[in-house]
Amino acid sequence: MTIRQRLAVGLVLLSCLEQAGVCGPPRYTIRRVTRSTAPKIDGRLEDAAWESAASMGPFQFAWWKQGKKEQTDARMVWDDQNLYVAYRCRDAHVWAVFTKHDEPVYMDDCVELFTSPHVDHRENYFNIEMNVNGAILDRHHPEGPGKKPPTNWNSRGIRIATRVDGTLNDDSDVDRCWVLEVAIPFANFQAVARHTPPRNGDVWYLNLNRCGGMTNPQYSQWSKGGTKTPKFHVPRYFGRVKFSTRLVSVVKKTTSRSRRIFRQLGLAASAGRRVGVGDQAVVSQQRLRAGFTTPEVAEHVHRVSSASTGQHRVTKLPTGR
Ligand SMILES: [Ca+2]
Ligand SMILES: [Ca+2]
Ligand SMILES: [Ca+2]
Repeated sequence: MTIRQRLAVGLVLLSCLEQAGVCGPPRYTIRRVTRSTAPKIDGRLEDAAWESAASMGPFQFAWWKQGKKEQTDARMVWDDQNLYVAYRCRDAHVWAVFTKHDEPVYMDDCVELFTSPHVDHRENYFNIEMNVNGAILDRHHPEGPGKKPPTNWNSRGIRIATRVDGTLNDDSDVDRCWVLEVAIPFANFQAVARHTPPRNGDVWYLNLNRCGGMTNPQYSQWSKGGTKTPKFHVPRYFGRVKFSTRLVSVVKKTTSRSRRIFRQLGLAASAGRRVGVGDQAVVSQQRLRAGFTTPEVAEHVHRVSSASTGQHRVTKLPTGR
């Protein structure tokens, strides 16, 4: 076999491996949530959807030189209205001063979502950058990187909630992490995407980034950039996400929580207490909001109550959402 033939075989093999997801840009399948299991945008990631969604995997530090690599755990789910993203950012020094739209939030501790929502138009991309204060900088680049956007595109309806485990804007101590939870309406991508909401199997190019902060700022990304100097605006280095209409398996993965609720219900029932409306000691609104639907909780309460005393029945429960 000549060198040329060997090269050709190598390229074909590489292409096959990339298509199989063995090498090349990272891939992630975004599972769907229902109205009752969609995460609540409150800066807390205890939603059953987040616990059940797969992590996108460790972020890459393509341009690391020194300092601590602080990891990010990101997850995504979707429904007909929104793409939901959860970022949990390890961070010893959480810093954010900008609060207004389109301010340079990337100088603060910041997470970003870059996406080309039409697989045949990879250079036509959006960037949405969000800091710890929940401030947004957003742009649409229809003609690709390096070209000045023709209009100052503004996203609509994005909901963000953040939470800091530590002290904001005090780098004299050591913080633990910060969390950003966001719902991005698909309507924002309607002019470019093939379908909004996406259809089963639709693929978008997408990257998640992290940067900024006053102490130990680092650049990290879900899909590793290949440029010599830090550059996030390079769609050819974006990863691939695929939308699946398969539901996040919320109930299956919350069995330990389910067991905890059952135990409390059992205790209440065996103590001869009626389990019903307003019984916050037994099933708080918070637990309902953890992802169980009202019928699911009602069924569990009924089962435990009946098993324990045979006389306690549930007629109505507080609404979860
Ligand atoms: Ca939440
Ligand atoms: Ca920081
Ligand atoms: Ca601090």
